[in-house]
Amino acid sequence: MTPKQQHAFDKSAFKISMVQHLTQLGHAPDTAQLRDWYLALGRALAEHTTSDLVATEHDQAIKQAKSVNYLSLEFLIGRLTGNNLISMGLYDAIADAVSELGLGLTDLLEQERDPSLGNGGLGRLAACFMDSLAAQQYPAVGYGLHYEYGLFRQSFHEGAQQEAPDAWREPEGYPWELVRPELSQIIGFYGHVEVVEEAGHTYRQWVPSLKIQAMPWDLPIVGYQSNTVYPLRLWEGRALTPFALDAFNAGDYTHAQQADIDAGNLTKVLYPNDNHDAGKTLRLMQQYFHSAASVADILRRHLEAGHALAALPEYETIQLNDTHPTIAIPELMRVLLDDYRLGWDEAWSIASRTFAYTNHTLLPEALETWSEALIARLLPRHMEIIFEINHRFMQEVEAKWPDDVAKKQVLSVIDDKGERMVRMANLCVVGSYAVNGVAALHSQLVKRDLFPEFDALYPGRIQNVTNGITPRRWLKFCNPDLSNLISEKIGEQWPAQLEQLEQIAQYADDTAFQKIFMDVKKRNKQRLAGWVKEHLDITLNTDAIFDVQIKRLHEYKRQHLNLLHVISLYQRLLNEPDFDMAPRVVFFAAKAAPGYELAKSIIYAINKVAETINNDPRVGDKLKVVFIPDYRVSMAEIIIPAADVSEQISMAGKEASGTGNMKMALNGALTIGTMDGANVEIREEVGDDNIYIFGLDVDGVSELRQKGYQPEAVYHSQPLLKAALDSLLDETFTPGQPGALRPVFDSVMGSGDPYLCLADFADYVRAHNDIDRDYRDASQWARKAILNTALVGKFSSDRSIRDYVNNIWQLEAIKR
Ligand code: 8GP
Repeated sequence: MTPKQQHAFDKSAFKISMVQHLTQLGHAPDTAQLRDWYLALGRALAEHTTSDLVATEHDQAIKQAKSVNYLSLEFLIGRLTGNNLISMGLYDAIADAVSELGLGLTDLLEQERDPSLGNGGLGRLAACFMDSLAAQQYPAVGYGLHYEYGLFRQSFHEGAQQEAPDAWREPEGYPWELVRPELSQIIGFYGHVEVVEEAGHTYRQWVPSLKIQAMPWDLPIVGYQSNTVYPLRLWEGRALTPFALDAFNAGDYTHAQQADIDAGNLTKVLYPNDNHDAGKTLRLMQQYFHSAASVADILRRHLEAGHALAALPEYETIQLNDTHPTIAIPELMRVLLDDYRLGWDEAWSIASRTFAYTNHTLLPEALETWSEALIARLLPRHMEIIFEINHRFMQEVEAKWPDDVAKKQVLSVIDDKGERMVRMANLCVVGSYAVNGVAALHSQLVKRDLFPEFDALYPGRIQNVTNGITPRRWLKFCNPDLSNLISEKIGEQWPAQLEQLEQIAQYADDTAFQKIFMDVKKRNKQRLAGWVKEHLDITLNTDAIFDVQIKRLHEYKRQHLNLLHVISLYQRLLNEPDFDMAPRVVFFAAKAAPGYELAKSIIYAINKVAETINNDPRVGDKLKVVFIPDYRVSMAEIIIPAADVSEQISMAGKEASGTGNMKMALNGALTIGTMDGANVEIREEVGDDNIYIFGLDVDGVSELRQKGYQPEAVYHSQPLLKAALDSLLDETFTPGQPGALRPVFDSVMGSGDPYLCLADFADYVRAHNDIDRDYRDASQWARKAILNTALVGKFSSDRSIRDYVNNIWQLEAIKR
């Protein structure tokens, strides 16, 4: 706690405030339930953050400085209460205050439902970035959508994934959010474009036929020890047409509510796809709604601060988190051209110096395209503007590469090979002053494979900013014992200056320190084992290697490669009398997009294999497999501190960065991984001895592809692998249902397996054998674990944000 905050906190006043909030919620202290108290706590705390939010908003220095506007369809923020207490420096003081009310703070925090307003990596990154912007006081506003339902809740029925809606605010509302009706906007859709004449000029004017109100809800992003609170502004769709009372009174209930139903649908639910573009009209409507409301709010702030329109790029920068908010580019152009009546060149100069774009994936199925016909119908004026942008851009291409049709075809914003489609990534690159990938390797591949022509046309525009994670949530909050240990050794500055962890390296060989460090790990493993016992009724050996793969379920992430290794361990335990291994618990946690059948088959297979192994008395506690349902931020906070081994096993070239890899290394887990994404940089930091790299690298992958990949040959040449695969076809794991796991077998055996699962199997097993050997040497393992924690300071999202600030955004920190 900073001295100032210590001074400001008045315990008895806070307790009174909590009781008042409890009363307002309709409860009495002696009968209130834990959840009621949690709501009262949240509301009492939110009073403070709201006043800091408003004060930050009115800060003249911030209004006169440049801000970043982070536009993202996803912010996977996770629970706010515990994290905000850490940032406010009030964690211990509040724990003390609530204990005087007879309550435990951790029990209260457990009552909060995660706001799961994102799918995975990209959404969680946005949340870490907001935290780091506020901590370092770089002026920022996050813009997202206020989904009524977040990412679905996952459960398993006989091993198969079930999905249920995630009503994260129900029924009482979320204590941290503040509705801002005075800042609402009106957003149009459909309609037509008219030509208007004024003072001898003709202008184009869009006349939408549907209008929906965008109502903003602000969540406070509390800067760590900084008294700065920035808004995460989430737009909700509301009907504009007033409730049709006449129709209601006449008995036409459905019609009376029709407008509400339409508008409410817009932000009803988060699309549950990760690294995949579903191409649904409602999704494009969400994107435009989000972009248009955010652009309008940015312009409102800019003009209210007294700045000239032409100075927009000097005061506001708009970061597009992937292509989902791309339509903000033509939207800003539309407003400048049609509402403010600027000429094209002036408008384009403003827009193209305001936007910057981050690419998060190379997977072709994730690269968004929208049908020209759909855009023309939903947003007719925007389609005209996109044509004009492209027309002028094609002239630029012609000037650079005269008569080169092929260049024009790849670079064009319009793909006219089949149904005419708008390529959102191309529009982003054309309309942005900077484009970045999210890890060194990924950015290199963006330049080399995805956008080589753009890189030639605009040298320097494509850059790298390696991702990062916030050390506040991902170490200080989720791993208090390790945090205290670190603070005892190196002081309390590290959560704001993560490079300082390097000083821990000097204790890596200190046996006393090794013991304390591993005791912390052990307690974290016990905590996780306790959770598993309580919720899944599986008893775990906490001396075992906790081997963890937690992330969205996707073929490219290769959970099925991990599964094949698990099966091979099981078979060796049963069949090889001399086989010995350190006990292991293999953890999985992953949601599959509801429409992604193969991903669901992989989940089913893992659950079936787990059931068999866990109930086989011959295995004892040598091997257990645990699939933790409903993976979410608050679950990650329990799993990550307990991990010994972090599985980052995507096929090289497919995982743009990964951030789970950073979280686990920071908490003292050793990575087993391919030369992919940020694994490459983690290896550079921790050194070859403290990471287990295996498999084909990017060049190896292309060579194998060129030679011709033949999984059948691999299958026949490796008995261990063959046996593991064959067991998917018989009844070993699905008694009475032979073939139930065939989809998984088929996916890796076909020569079309794009993720070359079998090609990496042998080396993966080799790397796991190395892990098994090293884990048995407790002191060596402790050394490696300590060095992982000590040497990953680079992966703080504070550093990522400074890279954006210095190389792209050019912001000044405004200290409050
Ligand atoms: C993810 C990447 O897969 C991951 O490697 C990276 O660490 C993360 O972004 C943050 O940069 N990509 C996505 O989450 C993604 O493309 N999601 C979109 C469709 C929702």
